Amino acid sequence: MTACGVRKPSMKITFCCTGTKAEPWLLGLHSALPGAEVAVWEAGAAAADHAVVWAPPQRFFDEQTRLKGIFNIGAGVDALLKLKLPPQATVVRLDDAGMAVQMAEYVCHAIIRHFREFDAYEADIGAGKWSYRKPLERSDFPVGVMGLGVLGARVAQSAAQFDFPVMGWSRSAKKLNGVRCFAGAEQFKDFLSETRILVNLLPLTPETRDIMSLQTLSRLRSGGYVINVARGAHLADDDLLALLDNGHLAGATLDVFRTEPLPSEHPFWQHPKITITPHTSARTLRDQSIAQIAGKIRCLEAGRPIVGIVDRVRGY
Ligand code: NDP
Ligand code: OXD
Repeated sequence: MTACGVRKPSMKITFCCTGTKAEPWLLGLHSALPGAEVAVWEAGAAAADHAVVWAPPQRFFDEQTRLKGIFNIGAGVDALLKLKLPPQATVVRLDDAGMAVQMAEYVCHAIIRHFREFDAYEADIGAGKWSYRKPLERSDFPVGVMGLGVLGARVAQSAAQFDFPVMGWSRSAKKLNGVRCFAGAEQFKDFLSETRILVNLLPLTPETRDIMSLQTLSRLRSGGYVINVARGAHLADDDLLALLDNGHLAGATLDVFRTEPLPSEHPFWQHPKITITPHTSARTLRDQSIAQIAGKIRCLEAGRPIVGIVDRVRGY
């Protein structure tokens, strides 16, 4: 009610997340924002105040022109920014919401599996062989993390906890405990040439598309290893295969692909030096995401600042 007794129209939230079961999200958003009307978007629906989205169709934004906030239920907004969005809307990405710890465990697992040669031990054990390998030097396996944002910073610091030499590269200069930080295009070559295990946690933007190519991956130290957990279009697939096949790279762990699901005929499926997972390194956790989004909707409505706003020009 307003002071003069007129019923205040309730806030409307529309939900349009392709491939996501809507019911639990609607219930969660409803209980986090009592009084708000929360509904799955249907063509022709009334204008909403805020949208919770993942891979919505262009038609959604063509109709929902009065949105104040667009909340992406992922950290990456590359697909969203390809659409024509209402200019006044604030675009907000998930800011950790439980993804950073998952990313750290996934990447550290991949690094350690490679460094401790667990695949080779597994093969030996499978062949009934009780064998030892000479311990490798951690200092020979410097880890370089591209992207030192919410996820990359956590991953870099987690790898440093295992005493690997860790470097990070970002657009703007950073200071992170235990991580040697490089920044900008001018320091990229130095960053690459000191790196042996390359981890990609960049957003996909016109500047970063195809960033892992023959030219850049050739700069890695010999016996390099690639861990791509950001987007498939960061990596030139054929260049990776060529460098694995000529022995410059020792292997790769890939969670993301140019086409997902990865087509059954793609050579990555069968390659002996490549481990693939189905875009699962850091999953969106519903309860934490709902709490974060609801909190931010309350802030936007109250005119308070929030973190995680996407800069549409920068592309992340
Ligand atoms: P952030 O926006 O927090 O961080 C992005 C980082 O990349 C920043 O450090 C930024 O630099 C840096 N960066 C951007 N452009 C450049 C450039 N041109 N040169 C050098 N550095 C650059 O993103 P998050 O950490 O939250 O997420 C990263 C990506 O991870 C997402 O965009 C998404 O694609 C992917 N992802 C994948 C998931 C999966 O399951 N596989 C799950 C979640 C996310 P600066 O700090 O200077 O701005
Ligand atoms: C994300 C993702 O961007 O799941 O959050 O890839």
